[in-house]
Amino acid sequence: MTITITAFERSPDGGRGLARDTRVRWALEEVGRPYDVRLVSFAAMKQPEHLARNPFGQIPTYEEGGLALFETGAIVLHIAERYAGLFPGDADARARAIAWMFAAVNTIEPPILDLMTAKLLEGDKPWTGERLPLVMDRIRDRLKQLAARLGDGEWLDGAFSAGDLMMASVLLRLRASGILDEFPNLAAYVARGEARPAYKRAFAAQLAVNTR
Ligand code: GTB
Repeated sequence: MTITITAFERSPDGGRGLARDTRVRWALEEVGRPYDVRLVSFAAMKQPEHLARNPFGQIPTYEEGGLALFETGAIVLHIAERYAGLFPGDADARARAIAWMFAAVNTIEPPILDLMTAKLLEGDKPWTGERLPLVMDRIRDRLKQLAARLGDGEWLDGAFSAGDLMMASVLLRLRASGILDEFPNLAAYVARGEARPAYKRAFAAQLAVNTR
């Protein structure tokens, strides 16, 4: 069955791989599934045709036969469940991988999104100078905990899984802030993710769109 995802016609990041279609591309590359991409403009994302795919008018979305999905976490979970390569065979290990996926989007990503909001959307507000250090410290608190759990492990729970794919994708967004470098084991963990051939193919594919 053909898989079609949506992505920005032109990502505001110019192809740095920070838009969330990169996570879905990475998952599809890990499981070896080809996919088509429907590129959408910001205007098209708010039109009924795209709102039927994602009620919030966002990318990425995922279509496969009669199935239409939105929310990156749900999409990556679906890919990992349907195709081999992203979940361990053992049921308990699989449950733990799912826990790491939720931790990525529900525990680690929110303060990171706060930082993006504080810098990009509210950077000109009078309170920004006071708010930024607070937001950055909240990220540090979480990264301290995550770094302690990862220790000198290669991945979060045994072999690479969809949990690592989501966690590394979330952490990648911190690179420009410099905070990631304060946690050398997390920086190395993200670098291991980026070194995976599947990630490299996903990154190259989104870059090609944004440098046309
Ligand atoms: N919870 C949803 C999910 O996980 O799928 C969130 C989806 C989402 O935020 N999509 C963003 C979007 O469509 C693109 S990824 N935004 C357009 C809109 O809401 O109108 C977020 C993103 C955008 C840009 C950059 N960047 O330029 O660096 C990074 C990340």
